[in-house]
Amino acid sequence: MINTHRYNLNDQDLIAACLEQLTTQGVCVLPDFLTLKAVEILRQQSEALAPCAFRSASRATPYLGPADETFPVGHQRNTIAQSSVEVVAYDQFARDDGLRTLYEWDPLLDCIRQCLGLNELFRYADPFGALNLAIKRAGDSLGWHFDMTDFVVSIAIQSSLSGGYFENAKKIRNAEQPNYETIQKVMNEQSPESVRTEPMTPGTLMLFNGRWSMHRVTTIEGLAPRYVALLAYDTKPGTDSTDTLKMLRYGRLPTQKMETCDE
Ligand SMILES: O=C(O)CCC(=O)C(=O)O
Repeated sequence: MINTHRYNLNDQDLIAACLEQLTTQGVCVLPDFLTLKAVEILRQQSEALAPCAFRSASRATPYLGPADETFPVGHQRNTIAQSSVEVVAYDQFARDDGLRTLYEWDPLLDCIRQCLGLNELFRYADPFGALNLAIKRAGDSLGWHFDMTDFVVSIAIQSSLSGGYFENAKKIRNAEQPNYETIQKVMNEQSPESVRTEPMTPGTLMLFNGRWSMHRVTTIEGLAPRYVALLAYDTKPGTDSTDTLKMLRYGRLPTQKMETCDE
């Protein structure tokens, strides 16, 4: 599945370049990471899985919490953005599914670990959240936000006809500087120079640190859904998400029987 003409997962120069990009830019984009053939197979498998996805909508500030009215109106801690998405959970992928095979393949885990500059990396222990197919359809978007984790690994499978751009205000804050002023400008579309669109063309693998970079996915337009795979890892073994998060994102808990996907 991997485009080995362009990417050798054992190439220490590639790994060093990824680590450097992540450290300096907070993001590392590897275009054409997958072969065209693999992308087409993953696209067809995603299309078949899509009817099983759970749709959710949320309203949150960029800090992923409710509005904090102790801040003035218009302040980003008191500004809500809408997001909506359909998600296929890890336990809904067939054993021989392409994305699942890729996610469970140790050499990819090891390459990602090295690109992140880590001694240890574990697949996420959440039976739903370890691997997700995120499907966004016309009208869906993901509002400006920071992630609560240090990194996310995504693979673009299908772009929407228009919209669905991954916009990134890279390294807009850090642990010392909340940088509210620029964040507010970005949210009000007043700081285009702070924002860039990451080129998530199908087959691209992206390593991203969303804790310090505010990002969003713009509204999807057109009939083609946007498919992105989200591969989750953690630096500690056995890390799981909460029941509340599972209910919000997947509409069920591991003890509940999965709806069958019969289309
Ligand atoms: O759909 C994407 O491309 C990215 C999703 C994302 O940023 C997130 O879930 O935090």
